[in-house]
Amino acid sequence: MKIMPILLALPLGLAASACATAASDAAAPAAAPTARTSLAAGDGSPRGEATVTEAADGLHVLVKAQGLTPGMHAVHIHTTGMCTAPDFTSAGGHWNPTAREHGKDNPAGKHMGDMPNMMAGSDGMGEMEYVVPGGMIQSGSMPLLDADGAAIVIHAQADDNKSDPAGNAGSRVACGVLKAG
Ligand SMILES: [Cu+2]
Repeated sequence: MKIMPILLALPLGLAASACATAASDAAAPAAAPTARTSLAAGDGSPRGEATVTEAADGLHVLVKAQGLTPGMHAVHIHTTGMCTAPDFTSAGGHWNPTAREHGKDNPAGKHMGDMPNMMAGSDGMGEMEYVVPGGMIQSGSMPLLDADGAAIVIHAQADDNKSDPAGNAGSRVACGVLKAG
């Protein structure tokens, strides 16, 4: 009877190690499609990170920003994966594959790339998490990473969630080109 605890513990240990292997192997076919970027300001200084993960309910977007002016900032997915400093107009307008107007409070809205405002604290750090319903990263009829890619952009001001086409959010203070993986 002394050997029983060892026999019970062994299968549990094997199961735990198998789970850890699957979760950490990004190349596994079962892994969720992901896109990432590092955000930078017009002068090239770092402004944080963004991650987009595909799930059954859409694209889970997580933005962790730094170095921002304290207060509210618009955060969008823009339609072109090009961040040319200093003004980042190269990223184009908001990602809008369904040809809607801007803003969740606009009856003709909203863009797929519209997301909630992000609050930056007195330390310049901010975090924003949002699910873009129905979005997919590289598959489906309107992939995020189409031929010209996509970018995450942070603006100087808050989005009013209704003014077409850009929510009166002011200049583009940080930009990052999304890359698969
Ligand atoms: Cu924008």
